[in-house]
Amino acid sequence: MSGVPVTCPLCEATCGLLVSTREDGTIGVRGDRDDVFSRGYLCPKGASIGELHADPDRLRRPLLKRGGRHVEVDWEEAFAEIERRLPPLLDTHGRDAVAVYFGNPTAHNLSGALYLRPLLKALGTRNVFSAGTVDQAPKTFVCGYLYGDAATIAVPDLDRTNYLLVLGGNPLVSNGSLMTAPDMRGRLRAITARGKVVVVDPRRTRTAEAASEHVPIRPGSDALLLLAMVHTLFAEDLVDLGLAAPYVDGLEQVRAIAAEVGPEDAAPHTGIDAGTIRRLARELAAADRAVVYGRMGTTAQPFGTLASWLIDVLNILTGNLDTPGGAMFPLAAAGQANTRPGPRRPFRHGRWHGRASGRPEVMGELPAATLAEEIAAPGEDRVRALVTLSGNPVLSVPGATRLEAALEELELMVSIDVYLNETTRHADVVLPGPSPLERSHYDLLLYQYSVRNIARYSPAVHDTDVPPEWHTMLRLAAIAGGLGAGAAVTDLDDALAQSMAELNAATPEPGLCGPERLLDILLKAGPYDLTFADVAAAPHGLDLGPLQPRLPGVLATGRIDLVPEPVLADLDRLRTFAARQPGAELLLIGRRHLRSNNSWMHNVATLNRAGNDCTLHLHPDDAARLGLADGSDALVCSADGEVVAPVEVTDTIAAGVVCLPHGWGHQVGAPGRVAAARPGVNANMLGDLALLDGPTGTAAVNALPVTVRPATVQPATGT
Ligand SMILES: Nc1nc2c(c(=O)[nH]1)N[C@H]1C(S)=C(S)[C@@H](COP(=O)(O)OP(=O)(O)OC[C@H]3O[C@@H](n4cnc5c(=O)[nH]c(N)nc54)[C@H](O)[C@@H]3O)O[C@H]1N2
Ligand SMILES: Nc1nc2c(c(=O)[nH]1)N[C@H]1C(S)=C(S)[C@@H](COP(=O)(O)OP(=O)(O)OC[C@H]3O[C@@H](n4cnc5c(=O)[nH]c(N)nc54)[C@H](O)[C@@H]3O)O[C@H]1N2
Ligand code: SF4
Ligand SMILES: [Mo]
Repeated sequence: MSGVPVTCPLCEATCGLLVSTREDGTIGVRGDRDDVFSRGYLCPKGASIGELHADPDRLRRPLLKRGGRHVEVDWEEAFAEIERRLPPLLDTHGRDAVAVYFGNPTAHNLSGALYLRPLLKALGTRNVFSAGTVDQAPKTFVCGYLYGDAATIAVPDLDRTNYLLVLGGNPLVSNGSLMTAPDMRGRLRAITARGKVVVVDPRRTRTAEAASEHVPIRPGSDALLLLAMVHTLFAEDLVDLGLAAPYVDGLEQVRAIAAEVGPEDAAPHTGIDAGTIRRLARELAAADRAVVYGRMGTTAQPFGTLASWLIDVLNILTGNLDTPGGAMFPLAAAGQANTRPGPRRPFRHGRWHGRASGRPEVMGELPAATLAEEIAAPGEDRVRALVTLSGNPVLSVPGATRLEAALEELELMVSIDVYLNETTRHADVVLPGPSPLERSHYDLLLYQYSVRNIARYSPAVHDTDVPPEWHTMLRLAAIAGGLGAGAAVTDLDDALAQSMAELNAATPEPGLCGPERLLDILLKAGPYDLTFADVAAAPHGLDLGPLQPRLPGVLATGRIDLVPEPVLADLDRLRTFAARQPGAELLLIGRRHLRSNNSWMHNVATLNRAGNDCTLHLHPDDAARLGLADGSDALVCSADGEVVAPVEVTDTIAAGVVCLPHGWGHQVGAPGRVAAARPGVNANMLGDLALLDGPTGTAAVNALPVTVRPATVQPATGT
């Protein structure tokens, strides 16, 4: 079976697939052995991309809500409805009357990556929300202040490291995040063969099982563990900045901060004994090529910013920043701000604040957990309209009940999505996008976090009469910008290409249009002097080599301020936490499954089946204490919300911790029949809307205090 090379856009691993059509019309998928990066690797989600494409419940025509029900309409009617309702609303109430929420797949979509900014600009609102504030915002915030911009992230140099310390990440299931690399199992196995992998996680995950050592931790306490490790490095004279030394400021202040928290102070909160904390610090300092890496468990938790900061601090203090086998800065072929020559504006935040929440803007966004209150809080300047783009906040953001109620109060809601989901079912107009096989792809964003420098473009392999999303986004932008639904997309796109060309001192390529032309401009302005024609001529990808040291050029200011004030501002909250008696309450964390993709692939039958279960993991001791047997229903309550979930008793979870996956809680018709038959429950019915990371307002979907008891009666608010 041959096949057409396609870059899988379903997760950050960016695997190369070979897609073919069988005689019976079904789609065959296998890993592309010639792919320069993934070498034939693929996962069950990638393997089912044909099923996703063929799913009859996937949207192909716009939907309009009439009399409370969605009906299919043609594209002109859908845009006419938006034109009838959006501009008058903006004229009367101002630009901030419309909010935007964009979800995770925006980052996995070339149209999304290139046309989101123009759309946001045309809307002109400060009420921008995204999945980033239930995800990585603390990490990008910290990188902004340490290195100069939010996309300047040092990733683990996986293929050359001898010691990998993972906190709160499960790459064998997630296939890696903020470290783009296919075949995590192979890569981690190679590290354990030549060195050591340590996993700090409240759960014995697949990654923990495959690692050299698993260190269970009490959720939410990573910042104290990391601070105690920094303390140990100073106390034992193990600090050695290596090649980064000439660029680093603030070392003595870090010493002073870390002096406050020794291993004995951290031990009762983390549940990790002081000897182990000291040993981890010593191992990290002693290994010749070592790196600390943290993911969801360290960002979407109460101290996300401080934990993320300390991870980079540890890499710097042990001389592992910007050195092979340590934490290195990728050099992407296109679209990376830090590859642009000349001075760059340093990172800052708080340029405006949420009207109702008072929370500061970070990277132009307000916290997703505050979207509901920005709509619901009374006031002339409240949010009255919402545009969602590939997102499902009703299942993804804590406080689902409040958000659903708020969505019902909107005067207008428009969604661009490939499914009717628990969020878009509230929309007045739903505009579908093409399937992953009907659109071209280049992983503009994720190659900026890649563990090898890669460039790969793949064209669409199937035709469709669904317009490309950049069309739809430009048309929405035209309506919002007052040009009207009739504005010619080609003119808008030409103007955009022209301005991007000027900004990047490149010439737009005649004969190209849309994302391909913009990509060409960014490639020409990029560090390898590539063109679109170059990447199009290499269907299995271009390998641009292993990561190279990039200091000091990668830094916006030429220096690394180890102690940025906006990060340190959260230290007092950590001090208060550290001064309290270690908590005895149950803490909720999340988990991912290899066959799930956040909230939106549960309508693919080969993925949504036994083994991929929406159950509450409970340690046997807790189960016995709470009188909950395997398979029984538990009522889980948090400060804001409650949910009933079936119990799965397992010793893979630490005592005192419970675990529920997110992305479930499907409702009839959304996102389709398969999902409705095996719906699960919505973990984000739970939440504590006051428990947000200090600086970024990122929701603590991990380390959320809950109570658990047998469910005798269903709660009134079941989703
Ligand atoms: N409790 C808890 N909550 C969490 C998390 C957790 O660990 N625990 N994780 C958080 C994280 S990390 C994330 S990223 C968020 C995700 O939060 P969201 O991004 O809000 O949700 P997704 O489930 O990714 O929904 C994506 C939507 O995009 C649509 N879609 C897919 N492909 C395309 C496309 O090509 N075009 C368009 N227009 N639409 C498309 C899908 O149909 C789906 O409806 O959830 C967060 N929520
Ligand atoms: N199959 C699959 N792959 C995915 C996704 C998916 O839904 N399914 N989602 C994609 C997305 S949007 C993202 S952002 C990435 C996420 O990628 P990862 O972060 O690798 O994935 P998670 O499974 O959320 O891993 C978080 C880990 O943190 C642990 N944890 C929870 N709380 C704490 C804590 O306080 N401290 C510590 N140290 N650990 C803690 C959890 O037990 C869990 O093992 O995955 C991506 N890939
Ligand atoms: S690991 Fe990610 S990129 Fe690779 S096949 Fe699976 S979903 Fe696609
Ligand atoms: Mo995410």
